[in-house]
Formats: sequence, C-alpha cells, structure tokens
Amino acid sequence: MAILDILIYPDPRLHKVAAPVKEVNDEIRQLVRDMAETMYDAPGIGLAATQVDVHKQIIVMDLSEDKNELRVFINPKILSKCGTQQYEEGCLSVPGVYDTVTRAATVTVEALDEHGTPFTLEAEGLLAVCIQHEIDHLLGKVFVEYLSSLKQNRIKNKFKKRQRERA
Ligand code: QAP
Ligand code: CO
Repeated sequence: MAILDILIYPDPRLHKVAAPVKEVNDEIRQLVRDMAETMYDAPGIGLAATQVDVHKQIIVMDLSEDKNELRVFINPKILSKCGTQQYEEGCLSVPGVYDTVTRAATVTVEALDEHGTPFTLEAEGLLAVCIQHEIDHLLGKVFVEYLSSLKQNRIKNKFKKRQRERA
C-alpha cells in the first residue's frame, strides 16, 4: 500500500485525457488500493487516477459515513443524464476551495469493477454529483472550470502564490 502524491491545480497534468484500461489485472488492482488509501488518508470522498498523475480511466469513491463502502469505477461511461441540481463542490486537487456547480440530477453510469465485471448504476444526489465530478477529471476537466473566469483567475493566482511561497 502507498499514499500517492495528489496533483494541485493549476498543474497542467490535470488536463490530460485518461485512456481506457485494457485489462483489469493485479497491477490495476494495486493502483486501485493505493488510490483508495490516498483518498481515505486525505480524507476525501472521491479520487480520479488523473489526480495522482496516472492517466487511466479509474475512479475510487466512498460516500459512507464509516468509510467502508469503497466504489470502484473503471472505464466509466455516462449512458444518460436527467434534470439539474446544484451542489457545493470541493476537490482534493483544489484544497480549501468550495463553490456551487450545476450538474445533472441523476445519471446512469456503466463501468467495470475491480474484478473487471461490468455493472450499471443509477445515481442521484451526492453520488450523481461525485460521479460527474470524477469523470470530468478523466476528461481533463477540474470543477473550477465551471466557475466564472474571474473566480478561476483568483483561484489560479492563490495557488501560484502558495507554490512560490513553498519554493
Ligand atoms: C469530489 O472531493 C466532490 O478542499 C470529491 O481541503 C466533492 O473528496 C464531489 C477535500 C464534493 C462532490 C461534492 C477538499 C479535502 C476533499 C478540500 C473531495 C480539502 C480537503 C474533496
Ligand atoms: Co476533484
């Protein structure tokens, strides 16, 4: 097990597009375990492989209170979306920043689990938000890109300043 480094916005690697996983093998399962450990350690409720600089279509998520209901989505695909909802989102790659994003209210998603078995899930509420947020990461998109360019520039400058202070 290992805790992986999380890329911090505005790292250009967050905009890479992830490739589908060809075979769900032990190497992929090890990566899934490391991603889960990284997410639980943070702590967060969702993490996409893109955020740990691995550009493969893999997401881990756990919305349970006891942090014992890990969900794994490999090669996820949204089959349908319905309605809209607003949610105050955050992101492990944009620490300390939270803002409201409008997304679909319900989504039907198809993916493989960590055994390579396909499943279909109908999600609503926070689960639907989280799935859309994490799939965006696999497409190279960060939630702040839904905010106004004024807000995006403020967030970018804040993180660039932080980076300079650390250097
Ligand atoms: C994505 O986000 C998400 O700023 C998962 O300082 C979030 O796990 C989807 C976190 C909200 C839907 C709604 C953020 C931890 C964790 C921070 C996360 C922070 C520490 C974010
Ligand atoms: Co995120």
